[in-house]
Amino acid sequence: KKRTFSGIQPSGDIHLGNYLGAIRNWVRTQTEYDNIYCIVDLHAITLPIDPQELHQNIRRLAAIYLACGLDTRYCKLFVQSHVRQHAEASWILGCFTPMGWLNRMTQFKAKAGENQETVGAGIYMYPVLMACDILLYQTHLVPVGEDQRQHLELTRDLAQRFNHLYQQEVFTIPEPLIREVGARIMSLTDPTQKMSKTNPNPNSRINLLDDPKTIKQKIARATTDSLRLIRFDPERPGINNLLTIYEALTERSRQEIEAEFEGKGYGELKARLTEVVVATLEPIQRRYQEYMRDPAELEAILRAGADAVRPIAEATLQRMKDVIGLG
Ligand code: AQP
Repeated sequence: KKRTFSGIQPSGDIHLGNYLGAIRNWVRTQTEYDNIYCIVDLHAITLPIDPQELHQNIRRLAAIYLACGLDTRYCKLFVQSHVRQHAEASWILGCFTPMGWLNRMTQFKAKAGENQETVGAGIYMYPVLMACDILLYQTHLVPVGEDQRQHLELTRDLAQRFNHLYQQEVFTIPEPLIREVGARIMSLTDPTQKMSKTNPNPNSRINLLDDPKTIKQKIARATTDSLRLIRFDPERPGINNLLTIYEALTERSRQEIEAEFEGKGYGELKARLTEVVVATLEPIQRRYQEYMRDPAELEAILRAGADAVRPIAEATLQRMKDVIGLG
């Protein structure tokens, strides 16, 4: 079986973009592949985060993975910092990463913004750590949202460069697995930006744990336009985003959806979308509450996951060290 690897940062509330761009796709293909899914806590400390919050977010994210349908029969679930090989490999691979390549990463530029003098160096090294996450497991496929495409390209380039330098197949070259529908869900308040956990405006995203009333309010306030025509049209990012979410959740064709809303107003679209979002999240939230009631079980699952993947990571790290002449 081909191996998949992916992860989410426990840096805030998990939202519909994370679900549609990542978790839902992991669940759907879990029986086809040999899967490793990670809670990337070392990535979450690249920007300031309250220790209590980080600690709680890790447990919550584990419960969300399971509540969304990841099954430990098919997936190994673990916390990145429980497998020390990630940090060690990251130092080594960082020494082989041209700074020019990192300078081109758009996420770093967006996140560091004006603060390039004061922001922690971790945000700069973020793509190297991500490359190690993937490469340590000899991953074939990386199911992610569109925003991670550039980091995946860098991962491939780094792996090829390292293999070439030492004339050995130390790393498997991974491929991105980016689905067409749901790969890029936009912010509800500024639909030219992607929906993100760290956006300071809570109305910009629908969290998987939002209650129906909150979901209704957020969708009601979502930015639209004054054209009053319900069509998929990238030139009209607000309506396009609401329709894209509707498309991803109902799994109906664009033609059918446009026909459904022919002659109808934005109020109708927002009401239907609210129903569909609430209906999707209700069973996830119910299962989430069940998992959160049993922290010992969550811990056991994460410990078993880390124990299962550690030898794979160690084997790759050892190969890296051997070819370089370390150890
Ligand atoms: N808006 C999105 N649409 C589709 N997929 C998305 N992903 C994230 N946002 C969207 C996918 O979710 C996975 C985890 O990514 P992440 O932990 O980086 O999540 P985030 O919400 O993007 O987190 P942050 O902290 O706000 O960081 P930024 O905004 O800088 O990325 C990935 O597979 C990602 O593609």
